[in-house]
Amino acid sequence: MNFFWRMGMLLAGMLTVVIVLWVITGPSWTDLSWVMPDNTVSTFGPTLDNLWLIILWVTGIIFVVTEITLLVFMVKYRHKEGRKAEYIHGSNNAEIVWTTVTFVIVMALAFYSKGLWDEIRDPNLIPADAYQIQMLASQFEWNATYAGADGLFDTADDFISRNVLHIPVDRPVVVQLMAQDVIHSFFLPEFRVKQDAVPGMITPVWFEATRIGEFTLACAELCGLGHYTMSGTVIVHSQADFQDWLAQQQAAAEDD
Ligand SMILES: [Cu+2]
Repeated sequence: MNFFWRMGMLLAGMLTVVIVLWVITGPSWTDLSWVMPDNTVSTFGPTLDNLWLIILWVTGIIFVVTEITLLVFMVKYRHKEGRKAEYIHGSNNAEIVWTTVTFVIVMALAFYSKGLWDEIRDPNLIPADAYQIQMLASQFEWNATYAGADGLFDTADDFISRNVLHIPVDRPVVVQLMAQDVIHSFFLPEFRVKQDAVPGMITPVWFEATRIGEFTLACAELCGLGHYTMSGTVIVHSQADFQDWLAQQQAAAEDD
C-alpha cells in the first residue's frame, strides 16, 4: 500500500470514529441546537431558524460532495512515474450544469425567504400597534428611552433605562436604533434579531417576545476598546408587570 492509500484509510478511519461518537453520544442529525441555541423567544424566530437550517443543509451537502470529489481526484490523478500532465480546455457541459444548478438553488432560496424577509425588515410591514422605544447606542452602552405617560418622545416625562431593555410579552415592539459615535450592532441572540446602529440614521427594528424572562442584549460590532463590555439584558415582562414598571419609572422621573 502506498502513502496515499494509507493516508486515505487513516482519514476514513478518523471520520468513522467521529461519526460513530457523534451518533452515539451527541445530538441527532437533525437537531442542530448545539450550533444555534434552541431557545428562540420571538414570533419569527422559529421560521428564521428553519430557513437557516435549510440553507445549512443545502450548503453542507454541497460542501461534503465537493470535498469528497477533491480528495478522490487528488488520489486518482496523483503523480505516477511515466504519466504526463495533460492540458485540457475543460468541459462546457460541466460549466453549464453547475452554473444552472447554483442559479436554481440560489433563486429558490431567494423566493422562499422573500416573505419572511419582508415580514421582518419591510418598514411598511411593522405592526401599527407596536410599542415604541428609542435606543441610542454609544461607546459603550445602550440607552433605551421610553416615552413616559404622554406617549410622546422628547417631552419632559421621557425616561432612560441604561443597558436594560424592558419590553412586554406578546406585543410587537419597535426599537428605533440610533448611534452616537461609531457603528454598533443591536444583537438579541434569543430573538434572532441583529441590526446595525449607524450614526446619522434611525433604523427601526421590530420583534415580538413570546416568553417572559431575561435574555441577552449585546453589541455585535467591534466598536472600540470597550466593545466587550457593551452588553445588557432584555427583560420580558407580562403585560401587567410592564405597565407597573412603566408607572414606577414615570413616578421616579417626575420626582427628579
Ligand atoms: Cu458597540
